[in-house]
Amino acid sequence: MEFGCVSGTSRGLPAARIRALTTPEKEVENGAASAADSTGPDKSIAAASADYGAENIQVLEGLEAVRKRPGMYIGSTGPIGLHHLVWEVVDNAVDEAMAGHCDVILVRLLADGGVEVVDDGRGIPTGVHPKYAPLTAAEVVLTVLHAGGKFGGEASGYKVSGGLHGVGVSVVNALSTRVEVEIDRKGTRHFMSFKDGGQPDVSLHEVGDSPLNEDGTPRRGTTVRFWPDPTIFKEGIVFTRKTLMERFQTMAFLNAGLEFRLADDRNEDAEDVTFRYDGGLKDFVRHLNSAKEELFDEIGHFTEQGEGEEVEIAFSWNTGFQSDGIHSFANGISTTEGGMHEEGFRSALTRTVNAYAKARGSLKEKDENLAGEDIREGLTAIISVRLGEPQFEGQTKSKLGNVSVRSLVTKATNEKLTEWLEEHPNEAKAMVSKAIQAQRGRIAAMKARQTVRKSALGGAGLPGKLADCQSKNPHESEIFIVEGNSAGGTAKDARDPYSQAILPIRGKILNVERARPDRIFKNTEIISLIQALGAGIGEEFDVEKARYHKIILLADADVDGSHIRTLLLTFFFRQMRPLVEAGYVYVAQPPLYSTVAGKSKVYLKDDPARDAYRAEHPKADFARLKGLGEMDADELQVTTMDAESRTLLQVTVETAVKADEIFAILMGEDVESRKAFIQNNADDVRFLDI
Ligand code: 0RA
Repeated sequence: MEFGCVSGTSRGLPAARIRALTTPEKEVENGAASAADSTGPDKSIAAASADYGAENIQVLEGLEAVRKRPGMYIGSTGPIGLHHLVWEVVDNAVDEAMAGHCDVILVRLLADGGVEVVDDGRGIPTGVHPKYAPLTAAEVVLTVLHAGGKFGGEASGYKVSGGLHGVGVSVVNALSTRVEVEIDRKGTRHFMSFKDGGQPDVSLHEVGDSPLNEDGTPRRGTTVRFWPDPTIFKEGIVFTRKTLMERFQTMAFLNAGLEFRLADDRNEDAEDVTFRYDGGLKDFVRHLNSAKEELFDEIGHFTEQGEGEEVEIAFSWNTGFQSDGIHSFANGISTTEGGMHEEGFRSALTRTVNAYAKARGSLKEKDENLAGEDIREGLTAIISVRLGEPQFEGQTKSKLGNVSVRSLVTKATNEKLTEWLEEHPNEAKAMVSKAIQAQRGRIAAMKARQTVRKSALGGAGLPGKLADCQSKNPHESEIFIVEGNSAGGTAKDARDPYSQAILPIRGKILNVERARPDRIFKNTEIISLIQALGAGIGEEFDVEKARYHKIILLADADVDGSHIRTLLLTFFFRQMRPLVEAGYVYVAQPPLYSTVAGKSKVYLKDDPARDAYRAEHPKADFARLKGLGEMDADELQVTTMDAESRTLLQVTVETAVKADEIFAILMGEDVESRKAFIQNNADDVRFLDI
């Protein structure tokens, strides 16, 4: 008998199972039956190992297919694919945890480039695999594609598999120069190893008693060590702590009580990190809300089982105005494009809250229903579903397509959210009244927007304060948004009227992070901004219509000036984001110092420029320019406005998400997180605090 005859005709295997256990190539190539009919009790390992020694070509062909096209199995051979190997092994341990048998998963980055994953699950079974005799189950898991923890069905305690993309540990074996597996089961330690992409090295054998746990019981569990193959991962084998930490933290949130430890032997100074959240999804919601002000302390939570699928949801509301706080996962994978689970939740949430509000009389029969976005304002929710065969769709394969999940989530939310509302009348009341305010705000905003649109599109659409440029070609037109009327006057004198427009803004504009939409659209400074730019606002914003391709913020270099810049940037970011994304937004850089050299004045833009000048002219005296108001038109032109001599700073949105966080923290309600953020990110903040 040969090692791993994975034939499609083994007796007793249902067709579906065969497909799961063999590669497509193999089904074509292997016609002959070869697995022995040894479905009795486990044969001894020694007996199995005798046959194991024989090289098996067929199993290796499966692994060879993985080596030929690694991308098909792990997505890429770059850093993302490399990290995939870790996810694959860890997911098997998470499966054990989900089956209730594993509490701690330790991941250790070894000094020589390898990775060790230790779990305290049941240990991969070491007996002969009934369908694959004489292979042991452990050998099957490590060498047969898709075998993972999936065989065994109900009997193994696996209802659903978290297996990431279901490819299994054998793929890790195929893409590694070396793999070592240590299994502690029933008091005995077993060991086997592979080399060169899955070739058997040392076959599975007993090495002695398992070490004892602190409580004196023998250790149980699996240790997998692997060394990725540098000829496959040509970009290098560097695991990134941050990537690993982020994923383990998410997995710890999604699996209440399961502890993840990350150790890094590559660097002596690196400290171990541990993630464990006994509150699971509730802790996740609390974590996401930590920079926000909560509407109430409670965090709602419910679960529901369907046929071969389950859903768990946690939710709460904060006092903010964002309505994009739903995060969803399928089998532990972030579904950033949403899908059926999110659809089910959204529609059931809208239905349930409206029914509740009507039943309580908060909404009268004649009142318009609350819209989904009204209810979702300030909502933070995590939806986690587990299912046997997730269908990932969409551009980035991060949208869940299984229709059955929608009905499960809808049913769960309809029933259990209703119960939760009944049982939490105070929280429900606060949430409903927030949603009703949001509804009023939304309707008022719609009307205000219509007014703005009318006046912005009508002939007399430009604001009175705007000194427009002559050119109507956006490519060559610039607009300076200038703080204060007097600076506005100077700027008007200093400009090139052909291509430069000036819009003076009075005092501080509204903080849009904290204001409801309807107030935003009533603010006169904001209306003139919208009118001057001519490209609309919010969802209707059309960057193609922008009347200028340089929007230049011009404010003093002091604290007030920096506040106004941040307010304006927040506004652009929230309401005209494509403008920022297109790179049309700039910050002018008026100089900080001046000095006199002979008969002419020299301007120096910042401290380094001054220091450099001083190095060459040790006797120079410097005056600090306090504000735009101190400069005359000529000075302002030369230093700040003339395209030949000025310096502009382009505002970029490196990652929309990061910037969004920064804006929320800098401009939001929570003073403590704002302080902490500014202290921790002094360098990053400078780009906003320009
Ligand atoms: C198949 C069946 C069982 C457990 C496992 C595989 C298993 C695989 C891995 C991979 C890493 N850690 C693991 N832990 C367990 C069920 C075991 C039983 O029924 O005793």
